Formats: sequence, C-alpha cells, structure tokens
Amino acid sequence: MQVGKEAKGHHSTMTESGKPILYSYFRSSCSWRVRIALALKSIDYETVPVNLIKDGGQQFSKEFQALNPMKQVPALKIDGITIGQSLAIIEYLEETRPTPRLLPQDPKKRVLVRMISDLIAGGIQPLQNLSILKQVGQENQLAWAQKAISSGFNALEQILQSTAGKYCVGDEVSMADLCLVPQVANAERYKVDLTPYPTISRINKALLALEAFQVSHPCRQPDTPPELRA
Ligand SMILES: N[C@@H](CCC(=O)N[C@@H](CS)C(=O)NCC(=O)O)C(=O)O
Repeated sequence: MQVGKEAKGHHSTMTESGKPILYSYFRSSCSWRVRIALALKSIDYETVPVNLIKDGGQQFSKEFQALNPMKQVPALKIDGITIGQSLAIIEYLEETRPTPRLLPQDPKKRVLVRMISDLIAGGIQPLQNLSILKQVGQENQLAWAQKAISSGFNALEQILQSTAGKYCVGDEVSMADLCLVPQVANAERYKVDLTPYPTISRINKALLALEAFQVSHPCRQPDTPPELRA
C-alpha cells in the first residue's frame, strides 16, 4: 500500500473500515513505541508503511509531508485528527483509552516515567536518527551512533537502578518501557556492548516476553522484508 493511498484527501482520518491508520516503518524505533501502545490497549488499526530508504525516502513525499511536516514516522490518524510525535500520540491514547494505564497515578512515579521517556526520546534517539547519520557520513556512522547510545545508556542505567522494579518504574508497564525496548534494539543494531547495562538488559528481556512487545516487533510488521521476518 502506498503512503496515504486509502485516504481520500487530508481530511479523511479513518480507513473505510473505520480503523485508525498508523504511518509506520518496520524498523523505526519511534513507530515501534506507538505500535506497543496500540497493542497493549487492544486498539485495532491499519498500517500504512512509509519506507524511509526507498525512493530516496518516502517520508519526503508531498503526500506524507502533508500528514507530518517533520517528515518523520510515526503519524497516527485517529478520532478525526492526525498526530505526529510518538510520545504525544501515546499520551493521547492514554487520555482517550486509559486501560491499561501507561502512566502511573502517583505524580512522583508519573514524572519518573516521563523523565525516562524524554531521556530516550529526546536525549538518545534523535542523535542517532537516520537524518543525522546521513550528515555524519558512512565512515563515522557506527562510532557516532555507539557513542550517542552508550552515553545515554550510562545515565539511564544509573537512573533505573533506583526506579526499576520488574520494569522501568516499579512493576507496571509504562510509557518508559515503550521507549526502552526499541532503543535497545537500536543499540543492538549498532553493536553497542550491553554488558555495562545489566538493569537495561534485564528489563528489556522481561518486556520482550510480553505479547504486545512481540506482535509489534520490527520482525513482524506488514512491511518487514522477508529476510528479516521471524
Ligand atoms: N520525536 C519524534 C522522532 C521521530 C523520528 O525520528 N522518526 C524517525 C524514525 S524512528 C524518522 O522518521 N526518520 C526519518 C529521517 O530521518 O529521514 C517521535 O518521537 O515521533
């Protein structure tokens, strides 16, 4: 399916089936965050793949720019609006479909969830995003991404040692966990040594055992290439 093919104009916010539409790329860690939220909250949706590599990057097409002027995935069409920015999307889903909860009730726990989410979504992922790696150049990409991820993970490991229970903040799955797992996948992709991060690794493993993290995994998306399917 092409970008926006099934949507008739920009005001069309649902597919013919009435389901929300997620503009997503199988390998995008930010898209994966939202896919996990949709899975946890049992929200049925359709995927429109936006291939970030093909045709020079489908995120740069006029059609997609009209949906998200930042030229990034994810974008979600739901309830008559189109939303970009994965954390804003997750917070909207939380406010409109509150079960199961992804933000704790206790403000002190809630701020820890937001702090960890921002640390990853603002302090790590943007530094190793595709557009930055293109600027850095092929030769230096790996070292650059490794440095960005490991310096963020050094801080995160220390924080998690005091906030974590079974998951990032206590024993309930939260928005912070939705950020953690895709970021660890990026770390693995860029061959970051994870041995200095036992807490991150332990939580990642526990989360990957949950169904919502499995069905939303990059190896199981409609646009996953056959050689990367599992
Ligand atoms: N802050 C945004 C970041 C979105 C983002 O960086 N998306 C990446 C994929 S994970 C992207 O579309 N990159 C395309 C590019 O760099 O050209 C969010 O959380 O949604």
